Amino acid sequence: MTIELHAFDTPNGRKISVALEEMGVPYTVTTVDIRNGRQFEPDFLAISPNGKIPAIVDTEGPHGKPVSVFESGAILIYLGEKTGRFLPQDLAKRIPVLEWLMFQHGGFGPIPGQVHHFLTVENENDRRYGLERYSKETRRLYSVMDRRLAEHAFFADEPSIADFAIIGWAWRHPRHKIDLADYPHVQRWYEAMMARPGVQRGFAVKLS
Ligand SMILES: N[C@@H](CCC(=O)N[C@@H](CS)C(=O)NCC(=O)O)C(=O)O
Repeated sequence: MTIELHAFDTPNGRKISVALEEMGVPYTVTTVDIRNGRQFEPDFLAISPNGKIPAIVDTEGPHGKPVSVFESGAILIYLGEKTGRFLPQDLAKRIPVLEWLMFQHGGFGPIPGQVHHFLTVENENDRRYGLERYSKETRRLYSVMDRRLAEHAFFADEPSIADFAIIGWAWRHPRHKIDLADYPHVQRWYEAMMARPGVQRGFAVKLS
């Protein structure tokens, strides 16, 4: 099995390189330079109709046929199902994995992403408004994670695709101006995740 990963060096791209490394899945990387509009070219839109990275192609998908998958959450679930790793079969164990995966997709990604955006806005009033709104919500999300991690080593009972999704964005905490010292349980989890050889390989692989 070889997966083609189409990605760039961003939080959503890194989630998948981390997951592939942790799962021990062989893969190739095709860089999609989102700075020059490569994501809007027809051949990429054919596998990622929303024009965003990441996407994967599995040449040996279900029933032995090639399949493409877009949206990083769908990709993580696909890879977890395919490898039988980091996504428990047991429904009770699967629930927290899906909860924290969706938490990342609905909030801890879109919201710090807005902080990244507003930091670049030139108009001072607009910048101040955006940063006030989205930095406050980003801090609240870190507090939610801190409470969870005060009672759990990982977001579910074992390391899972939810941790891979969240680490992609936590990796950018300096950019969204978060000091992890303010969230000690997140900091402990972050350091534990970053010490994992698979995670380190996932962040080291060239995506740009
Ligand atoms: N919900 C999507 C978000 C993907 C996304 O926002 N990707 C960004 C990079 S991190 C992108 O491709 N941006 C290019 C653009 O918006 O034109 C996912 O999780 O896959």
